[in-house]
Amino acid sequence: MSNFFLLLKRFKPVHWLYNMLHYKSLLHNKKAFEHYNFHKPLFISLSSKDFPDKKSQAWFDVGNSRQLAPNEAAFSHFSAEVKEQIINWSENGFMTLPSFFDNDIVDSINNEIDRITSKHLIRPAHDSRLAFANKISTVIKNVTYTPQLISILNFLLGKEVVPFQTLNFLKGSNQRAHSDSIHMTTYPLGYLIAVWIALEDTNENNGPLFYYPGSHQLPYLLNNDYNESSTTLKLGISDYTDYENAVEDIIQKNQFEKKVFFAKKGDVFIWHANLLHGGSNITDLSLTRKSMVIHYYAKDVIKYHEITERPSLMDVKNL
Ligand SMILES: O=C(O)CCC(=O)C(=O)O
Repeated sequence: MSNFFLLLKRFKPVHWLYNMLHYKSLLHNKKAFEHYNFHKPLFISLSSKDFPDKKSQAWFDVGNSRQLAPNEAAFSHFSAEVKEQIINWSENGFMTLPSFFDNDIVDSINNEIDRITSKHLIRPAHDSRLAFANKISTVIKNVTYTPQLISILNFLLGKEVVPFQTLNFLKGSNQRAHSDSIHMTTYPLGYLIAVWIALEDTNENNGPLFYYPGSHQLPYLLNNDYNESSTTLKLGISDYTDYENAVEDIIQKNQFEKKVFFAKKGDVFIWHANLLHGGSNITDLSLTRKSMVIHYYAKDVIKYHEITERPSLMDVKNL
């Protein structure tokens, strides 16, 4: 993107105009604005500065899944392996579901991505990342609504979830540690959840996913914590590298143990809104690392992007 466009994107009125042109895709926030007494137009910029508290209100953050989960009737429907991981959710902030998707489903996703890339239906970002394939592929959209997955996510958040986006990676992401809550943010906090699907095996050379167990319990790192210069009309001057450096400092101070998820095709990894994670360095650049992330929001909360202070644009039916 040219410097001119990057500069333009820092001016909030440009976002307002764009949002007004996509007004229908902001209606998902209408009820939540009313519910949380947030009296601003739907198209206007919003950030954590607009909200009274900076703590998650998700039930497994406020209380402990170990005590809360077994009291719920819905808990009895999960397998023993899933139950065990739900119980540990408050402590760990992640869950793994080995062999969750069978080869046929994974192959159908890979075929769709081959079709989308060969026809150039989505322009890859950062070379090898395709966003929002769920909007143009029924196969991929259907995967985001897999009933057994949705029932786990609904239970973990204590609210009904709705897919916001898919991200398909052809290669490892090489992304430094971050929390998704800086990118996709909710009010109240804690109502985003991510699902990572291995579309092929990962290993030490193709940039496997890494994460820091327990790091979701840290205070949420939000704009004001590293980027204080945002005004009514302009975004702050710090850039994403400043955010990543701040995260790295926090990891070092807290001495979190880094874990790597070596996945087999079809495995699933679910992470909490605030779990620090990223993609390991790719040591063999010839290797692919096909994977798909699905980010879900709880349906009835305010959904926005802290980093750019934009409300999320999404078409949600039946709100
Ligand atoms: O798949 C990866 O390497 C990281 C993905 C990620 O960090 C994300 O989608 O938030």
